[in-house]
Amino acid sequence: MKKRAVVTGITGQDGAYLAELLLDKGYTVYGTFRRTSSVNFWRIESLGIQDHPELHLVEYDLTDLGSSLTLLRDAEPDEVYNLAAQSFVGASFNQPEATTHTNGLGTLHLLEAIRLTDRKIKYYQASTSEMFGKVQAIPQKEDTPFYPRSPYGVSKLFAHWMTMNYRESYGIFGCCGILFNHESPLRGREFVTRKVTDAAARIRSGKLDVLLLGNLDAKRDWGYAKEYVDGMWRMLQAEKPDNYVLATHRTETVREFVDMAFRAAGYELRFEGMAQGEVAIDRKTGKVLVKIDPKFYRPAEVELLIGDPSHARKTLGWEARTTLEQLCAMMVEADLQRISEGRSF
Ligand code: NDP
Ligand code: GDR
Repeated sequence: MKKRAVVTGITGQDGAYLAELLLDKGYTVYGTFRRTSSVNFWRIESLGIQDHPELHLVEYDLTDLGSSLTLLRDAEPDEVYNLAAQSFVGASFNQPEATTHTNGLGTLHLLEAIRLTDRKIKYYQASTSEMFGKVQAIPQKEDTPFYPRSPYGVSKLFAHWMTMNYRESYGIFGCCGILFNHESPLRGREFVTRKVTDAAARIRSGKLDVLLLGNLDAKRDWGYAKEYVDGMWRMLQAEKPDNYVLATHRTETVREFVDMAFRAAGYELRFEGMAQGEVAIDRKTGKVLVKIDPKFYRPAEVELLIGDPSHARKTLGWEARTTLEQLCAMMVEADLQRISEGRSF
């Protein structure tokens, strides 16, 4: 019998990669998308899976309980991967309630749907390193105390504890993947890595003069998304449900990533000035290519993230393999290629 999986948020970065992985493994996949005024299937199209016979695209909204009940009744899944979310931390400060509704109550809807329809369904919850926020230990692991710093982080912490509560109360096989930042050429362009690689490629192609950024001092543990979705799948194949950190155990500043990306696009940058007056200058021409715009600063910042993935390595045999240099070069190359072909996606 083919295994059946629901992937919420198939139009997002992780949803697209996970659907590809599950289809490759022979699953039947029910991938959910939201009704919007314009379709948003560019990621599954770029992976070439949109017409796969075992992929069913289902209209769905996390904020609607009935929608979750219908989804599980119709798909009868063995596994549910809840990847759908308002996932942009910056936007969560402007839309705290909508973010909480989707990420917090939306998760509860799915858990309730599992409790009410079939408690044997295995459930993956997309938890996040943002829950560590103002970090209480370095590096961060599964039992590091949480201290979220954004409405996004708080909403995800609610979902994290709800998943654990349903595991303990009803015996539901619920796993929380505490994933650190993971990126790829399919990353949304509002997130800093893709914003930088897209801009470096556009500057190289003469389509942009200067890139505006916020806090360059923030440090992140960045890995490759394709490897992280494999970790999600491994969690649901384990003997017991548990929480796992997926990370690379390396941290770099946003400034370092900017430097790396522009190098991959053929520039050598010199950083000058301090704080919000800092600029990055092309050493060859003396042109300013990067400036700070205070509007990209957040009301509260997560300064430093670095994860300890040893539990996932020991229990799941999972390890991040792609280096940040390789990931960054892959993203810049994909953006240069896309621009040279005149494609927007
Ligand atoms: P994306 O922002 O790329 O994708 C989010 C998906 O959720 C999209 O398909 C989006 O649909 C969908 N969605 C948003 N709101 C709703 C809603 N109300 N109902 C149904 N679907 C909705 O995120 P990623 O793929 O990067 O991340 C996947 C998950 O992992 C998210 O939960 C994120 O918070 C979490 N996470 C991500 C990390 C990362 O570094 N990428 C790290 C840790 C956790 P639409 O296309 O219509 O907007
Ligand atoms: P993050 O990712 O908030 O870590 O959340 P993002 O790429 O948005 O920010 C990373 C860091 O870069 C700083 N920064 C900027 N960020 C953006 N987006 N735009 C800018 O111009 C800019 N300048 C500096 C930010 O302040 C921040 O410190 C991501 C999301 O995928 C979440 O869903 C996920 O849970 C976490 O990663 C782990």
